[in-house]
Amino acid sequence: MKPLTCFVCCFFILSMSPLLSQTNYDESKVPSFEVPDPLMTFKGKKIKTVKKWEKTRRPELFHFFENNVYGKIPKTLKIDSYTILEQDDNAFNGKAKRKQVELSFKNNGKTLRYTILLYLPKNKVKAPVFLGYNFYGNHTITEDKAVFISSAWANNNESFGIENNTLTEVSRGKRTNRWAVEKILDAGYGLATIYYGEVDPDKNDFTDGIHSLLYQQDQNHPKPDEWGSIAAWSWGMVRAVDYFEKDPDIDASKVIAFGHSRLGKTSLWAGVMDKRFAGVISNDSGCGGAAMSKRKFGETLAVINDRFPHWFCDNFNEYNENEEALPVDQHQLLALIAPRPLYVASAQEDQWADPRGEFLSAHYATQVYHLYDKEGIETMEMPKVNEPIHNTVSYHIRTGKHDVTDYDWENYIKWANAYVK
Ligand code: GTR
Repeated sequence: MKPLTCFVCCFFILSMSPLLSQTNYDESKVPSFEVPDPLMTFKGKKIKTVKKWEKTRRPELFHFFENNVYGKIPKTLKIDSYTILEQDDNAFNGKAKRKQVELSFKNNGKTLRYTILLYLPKNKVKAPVFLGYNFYGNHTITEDKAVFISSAWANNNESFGIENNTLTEVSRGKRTNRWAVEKILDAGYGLATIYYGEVDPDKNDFTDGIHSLLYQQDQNHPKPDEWGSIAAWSWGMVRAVDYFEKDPDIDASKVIAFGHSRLGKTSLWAGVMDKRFAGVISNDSGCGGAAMSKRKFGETLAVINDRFPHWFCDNFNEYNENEEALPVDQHQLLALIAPRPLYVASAQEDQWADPRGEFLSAHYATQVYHLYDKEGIETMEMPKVNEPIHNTVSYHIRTGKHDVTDYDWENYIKWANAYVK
C-alpha cells in the first residue's frame, strides 16, 4: 500500500471507530488503579514462600489466565511422527547445520503438519536454541534457497508480494532484518523457527489449523474457556520442545522462547504453560502480552478483541471496556515465568504497545523473582532509551519502531549468556 493511501485509510478507520479514536497516549490520563498483588491469593492470603507460591498462588493465577484470557487446550495431543525433510551440514556460509523437520499430528481423522527450520552452530555438540515463530514463512527469514516455502494460508502483503493468501519465491529473504541468524550462530546458539500459519492460520476461522483436530463431535468453535489462536500457537512451540528432546544436536534444557508482537504474546504464554522453556523473550508484545491492561494506554482490550476476535478465548470479552473488573493483570502473567530468566523489550515509537506498561509489568513481576532470590527490574523509573537493565528479569526500550532489530538480538544474546544457565 502506498504511504498516502495508508495514511488516508488510517485516518478513515480512526475517525470511523469510536474505540480507536479514544486511544489514550497521554500518561496523565492513565486511570489510577490498584495493581493486583501477585503474592496475595484471590482469598486474600499473603504468600511468603516459594512453596506456597508454587502450590497455591501460581496454580490459581495460571488457571485464571487459562480460563479467561488465552483459553485452555481441550486435551493433550502429542507428536504422531516427525520427519527430517532435509539436512545440510554446511549451511549458512559453512557456519551451520541446517535441518528442516516436519512434525505431524493426527486426531479426528485429520492431520496437521508444521515444519521447523533449524540453524545450529556447527562446532557445538548440543546447542542451546532460540525458538520463535515467523509471520510470513521460514523462507522469509533468510536468503537461503534451500528453505522450503510453506503452502499454508498467509495474510496478503503487497510489499512482500503475497497475493491470494499464498507464499511464493517473491518473499524469500524479505524478513532477514528481523533475524540476526549470523550473530546467533556466532554466539553459539541455534535458531529454530516455524511459520505460525501452519499451526493455525491467523484469521477468525476455527475450522482450520490445530483447533479442528481437538473438537468434540459436532463442535466447530472453541468453547468460551477454550483456546484461541495465541494459545494454539503457544501449543505449537511446546510441541517443538518435545521434538528438541529427541534431537541429539539440541540442548533441550536450554530452549529460549522468543516472539515479536502477537508472537511475543505467544512466547509468553508458551513460557508460562511449559517450564521446560529455560528463558522467555517478549519483543514489543503489548496488549495481552507484557503490557498492563488496566492502564488502558495505546491498544485496549476492547480494541484487540474487536480486531482480532480469534486471538484470545471468548471469556476475555467480558473485560472489554471493563478492565476494572479484571482480578489480574499482565505482570502476574510474567510472574508465572519465575524464576526463569525473562526479557521484556519495547520500542520508543511503539506507543500502541505501551512501553511504560510493559516496563511496569516487568517491575511488578519482580517481587515473585525475589522469592527465589533472583533480581529483576527493581526500579519504577524507566531506563533511558538504549540503556538496557540486565538481570534475571531484563528490560530495554530502544529507539525506533515496532520491529525486531540487531540491537534487540545483541541484548538477548548477552542476557542469555549471563542468565540462561
Ligand atoms: C497489531 C495488534 C498488536 C500486535 C501487532 C502485531 O495490529 O494491535 O496487538 O500484536 O498487531 O502482532 O503485529
